[in-house]
Amino acid sequence: MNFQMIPMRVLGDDRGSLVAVEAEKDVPFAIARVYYIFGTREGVERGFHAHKILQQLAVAVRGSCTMLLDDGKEKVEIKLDAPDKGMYIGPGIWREMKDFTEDCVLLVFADQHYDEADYLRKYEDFLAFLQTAKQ
Ligand code: T46
Repeated sequence: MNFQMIPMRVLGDDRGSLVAVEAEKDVPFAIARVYYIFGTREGVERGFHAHKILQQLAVAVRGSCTMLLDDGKEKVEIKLDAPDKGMYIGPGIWREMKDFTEDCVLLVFADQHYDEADYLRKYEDFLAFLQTAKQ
């Protein structure tokens, strides 16, 4: 499946910790956009889409949430629960996010500007996209 857990290098000393994220070094792409998701209410699920070309790296810098990834053949569920646990998600992966803790801040680096046309928001469109991509 086109995803990978990427450990973020923690620079720490007796004052605390720091993670630096440099494009094309700590994330495997040039960063075009950064956004963060926070204040997600209890029980809320997000995502339910895939991207045609977008690459992203997500890190729960505070709190935790669970990411379900699906490539049309298999599904994996991974808990993002530490600021040094990066999740790279390539194109063509359906994602669902759930179990957000109240304090969760999910930071996401992306290689493209926001483009609604890149979203596959219906599962059947996602499966059709995978078929077309295979040909
Ligand atoms: C993803 C997961 C992990 C913008 O205007 N600009 C942006 O850069 C983003 C990310 C969103 N938006 C708008 C689009 C919607 O009206 O913000 C609203 C909420 O976005 P969405 O419903 O897509 O949020 P999530 O949490 O379901 O998905 C987001 C990202 O959109 C998506 O790319 O992979 O987080």
